[in-house]
Amino acid sequence: MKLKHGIFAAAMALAAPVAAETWDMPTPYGDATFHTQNIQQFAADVAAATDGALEIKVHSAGSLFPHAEIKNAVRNQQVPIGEFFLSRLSNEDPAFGVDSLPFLATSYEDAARLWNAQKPVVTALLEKQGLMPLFSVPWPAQGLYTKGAVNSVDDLSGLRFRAYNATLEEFARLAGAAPVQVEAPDIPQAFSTGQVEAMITSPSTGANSKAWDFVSHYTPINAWIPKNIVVVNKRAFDRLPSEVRDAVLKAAAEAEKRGWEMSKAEAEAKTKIMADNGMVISEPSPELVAGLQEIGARMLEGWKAKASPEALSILESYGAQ
Ligand code: PCA
Repeated sequence: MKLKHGIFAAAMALAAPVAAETWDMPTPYGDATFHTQNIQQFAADVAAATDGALEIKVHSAGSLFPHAEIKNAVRNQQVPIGEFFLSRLSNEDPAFGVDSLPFLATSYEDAARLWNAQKPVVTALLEKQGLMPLFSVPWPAQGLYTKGAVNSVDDLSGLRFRAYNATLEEFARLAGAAPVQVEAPDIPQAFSTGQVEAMITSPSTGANSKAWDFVSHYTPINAWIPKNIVVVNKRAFDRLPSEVRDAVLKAAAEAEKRGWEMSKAEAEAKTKIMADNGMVISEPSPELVAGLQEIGARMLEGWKAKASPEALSILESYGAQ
């Protein structure tokens, strides 16, 4: 019996590919989010390219770790890989938050240039934590969701305002609103319970949250183009066989490219879904734009005052200084 088992095991070892590994990958965003669909494709590409030697299992909607813990979970090797909203780390270093500064980069072209300038600085900061960025993909430009028409910043005064990071909290406060931190999957409930009554986010998150159920107006202020980032624990990465590492890097480069294209397509498609569901979509008034730009200018000054020389170099290479 024992011998039979031994022969069977040996035969299995010959037939089986190199020890397969499974990586759990947390993301804060739900399955209907294009970012999540993009990382699912990334995982499928890695599995196919490595013949199943590396299986990446995506855990969506904050089901494995809450958003605020994902970065440290990867850092502490609780998971080898994860996705999160890059500018959430702006409290650690302003360099992480440059893509969430209002009106600094408002087109995909500028956002790509800003990422080129930001990438080396962010990479060096993450490296100190044993992390390596694999790819970063933007959300569509951020717009304003309200229960009525907004003609000037004054109309935002006193509103309970949903926020997703410290930069947006600051923005809301400067507009006279009261920020409340709410994760994307919790948006519908936060509105239905009256916890919040307005927000700034992309048409992707607006449409995925069925914004028409709780607000009537969408104003595409296109104020900034923030990004998600996928990071890997460097030690976990270095432990992989070299051909698997190469496959991960190749799939990551493709995911970044594909993700930017998906984001561009989303902006229009999801705005249309909101219009089809009866939301009033109108361009911001010159008065509103002027007021928001003034807030943006103040935030940029505040950001510069806190920024390290390396962070400031981002603005320089971007050409904004
Ligand atoms: N959606 C995410 C981040 C930015 C966006 O467009 C959110 O609202 O949380």
